[in-house]
Amino acid sequence: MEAVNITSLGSMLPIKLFMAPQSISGQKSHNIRCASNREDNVVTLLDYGAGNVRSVRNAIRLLNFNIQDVKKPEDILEAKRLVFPGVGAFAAAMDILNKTGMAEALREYIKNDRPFLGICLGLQLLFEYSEENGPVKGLGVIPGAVGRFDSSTGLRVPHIGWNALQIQKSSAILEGVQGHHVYFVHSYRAMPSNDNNEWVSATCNYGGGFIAAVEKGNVHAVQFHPEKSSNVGLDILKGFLTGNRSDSVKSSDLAENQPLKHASTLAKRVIACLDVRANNKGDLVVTKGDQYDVREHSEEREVRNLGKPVELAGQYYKDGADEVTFLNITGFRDFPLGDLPMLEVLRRTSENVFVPLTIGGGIRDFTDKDGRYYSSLEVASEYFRSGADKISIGSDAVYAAEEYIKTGVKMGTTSLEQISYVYGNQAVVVSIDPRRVYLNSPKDVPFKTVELTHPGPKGEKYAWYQCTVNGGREGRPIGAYELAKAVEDLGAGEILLNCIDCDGQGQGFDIDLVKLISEAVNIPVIASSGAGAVEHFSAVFKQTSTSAALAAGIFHRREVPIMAVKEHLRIQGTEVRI
Ligand code: 1PR
Repeated sequence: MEAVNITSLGSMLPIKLFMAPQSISGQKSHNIRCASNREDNVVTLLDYGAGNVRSVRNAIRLLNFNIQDVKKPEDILEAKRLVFPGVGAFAAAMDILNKTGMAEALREYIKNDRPFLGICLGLQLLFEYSEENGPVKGLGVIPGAVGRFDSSTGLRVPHIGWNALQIQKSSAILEGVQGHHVYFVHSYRAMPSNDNNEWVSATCNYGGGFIAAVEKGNVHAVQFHPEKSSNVGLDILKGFLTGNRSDSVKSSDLAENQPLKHASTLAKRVIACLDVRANNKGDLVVTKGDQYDVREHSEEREVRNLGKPVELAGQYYKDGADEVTFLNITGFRDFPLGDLPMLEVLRRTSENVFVPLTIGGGIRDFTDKDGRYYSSLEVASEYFRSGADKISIGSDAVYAAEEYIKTGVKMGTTSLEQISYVYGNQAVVVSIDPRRVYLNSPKDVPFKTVELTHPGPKGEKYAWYQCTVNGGREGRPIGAYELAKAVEDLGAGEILLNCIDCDGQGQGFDIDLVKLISEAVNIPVIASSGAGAVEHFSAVFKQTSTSAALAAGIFHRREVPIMAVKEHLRIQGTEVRI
C-alpha cells in the first residue's frame, strides 16, 4: 500500500477563511503541562507513509517534544525513544518493514529494552501473526495471534469509540486510568492468553476481553489512540515521553476525577456536527439548516452564520464532545481541493482538538476546468493528510449503491471501495440524507418500509425513506435501508444517518428510521437530526441500538451544553465518557 501523492495545489484561496489568530483563542484546551525544554526532548517517529499520523505529530509537539523521522533502519537503533503509530493493513505494513530492513531494526531495538511506544497497528505488529488477509507473520515479539472481532453474534465491527480501560498490572504509563475511556478504531485485536500474560497491562471489554495495552520494561504498546483520547490519552503519551507518569497524573485533572468504576465497556458517543459553507461575503462559516435550508428567512436570504469552524470545533472539544464532524455542505458543487480553506480548517483544528475528526462533502472523482483529473482517493488522501481521521461520503455513495444493487457486482472502482481498500473501512463513513415518503400500504413501493409510530399528515401508517443527493436537492430511487446494506457490503465502516424531515426541528431523532437502519447493518450507526433536548438522546439510545448521537443546532445555539447531555445519559444508565 502506498500513500497517494497529491501535487501542490498552489496558494489560490477562493474564499476568505475566518480563523482564530493563534491557537484556539490562545487558550489551553486541556490541562497537560508540557515537558520542559530539555536537551533530549527528541522523539523518533516511525511513519512509513501509509496514512494520517498528523494527530500523533500534533500531540507530540503539544507536549513540547521535537520529532525526528525514521529514514533508515539505523535511525531506529539510535533513537532515544521511538513512537510507532501503525496505520493501514497488517500485511502491507509488514511488507514495508521487511523490505526496508526496519523490521529487523525494530526487533533489535525492542530486544534491547529501549523506550518504545506502538500505537494501534503498532501494537498488533508485535504479535506473531495476524489473520488480517492472512495469516501474515508479524514481528514475533509477543506470543499470540491477532484476529478479527466476531460480528456473527451481532457485535458491531469495526470497534469504534471510547472503551473503558481495565488495568491488569502495575504500569509505568497507565497509572490512574483504571475505568477511563480511551478512543479505539479497529476491526482486529489480540486476545490475552497464558502465553502473553506477562505482557498484558490493560484489557477492554468488547464481546469479551481483548488486549488494550502491553508493557514489559521500557517497551509499551496500546491498541487505542492516545492522540485521539483527549486529556487521558495525552497524559498517557506524556507519561511515555517523559518517563514520569506519576508527575503527569498529579499535574492533570485526572487525579481530581474519581476513577470511573462504573465504566466497563464501549461508551455511547455524543458528536458535535458543523455544517460548513461560504456565506454571501465569501467567508467560511458554520451554518445550520432547517430541513436543509440554511438561509435566513429575511429578504436577503443570507446564509445562517453560527460561528467560525476552527473556534467552534475547539470549543466542542473542551466541552467534552466525543468526536467532531465537519460537513462541507456545498462540496457537491465546489470541488474540495479547490476549496483550500476547508483543508486549512482541518489542519488548524487538528492542532488543538485531540478527539476524532470526520470530514465530509465533495468526495468523488472530479475533472477541473483545465482538464486536470482528481480521483476521489486523492481528495480523501488530502483530507486525511490535513488531519481527518474519517471521511464521510454522501452523494457518491448513493450512486455506488444504486449501481451495486442493479448489477450485484462490486466493481472496486467506486470512491467508497477505493478509499476503504486503502485506508480501511473504519476510516470511511457514509452519510445518508433520507426524506420520509408517506404511504398507505407497504406494498405501494419496492423499498423497505416502516410502520410509523406517529401517523403521517394524512393519517398514513407507513413510510419509506428516500435517499437524496446534492444536499437533499434530488431524490433517488433507493431507500435508506437498501442503501445502508449496500454500502456496508461495499466497505463502509460506519453510517451517519441524517433525516431531512427532522433536521433543525428540535423534536427528537426519527426513532423509526434509526431503529430500521441500526438493525439492518453490523457497522456502527450515528443517529443524526432533530435533537432538541437531553431526553432526545436518552430516547434514541434506549429505543435503538445506535452507537452514537449527533447534534448541531442545540450546541451551536448554546441551548444545551454537551456535558448536560452526558450527565443526563449517565444518570439514565447509559455509559458515556465523562
Ligand atoms: O454529497 O458527499 O458532497 O456530502 C455532502 C454532505 O453535506 C452530506 O453529508 C450531507 O449530509 C451534508 N449536507 C448537504 N447539505 C446540507 C444542508 O444542510 N443543506 N447537511 C447538509 C446535512 C445534516 C446534519 C445536521 C444534523 C443535525 N446536515 O449535518 O448537522 O441534521 O442537525 P440538528 O441537530 O440541528 O437537527 P456529499
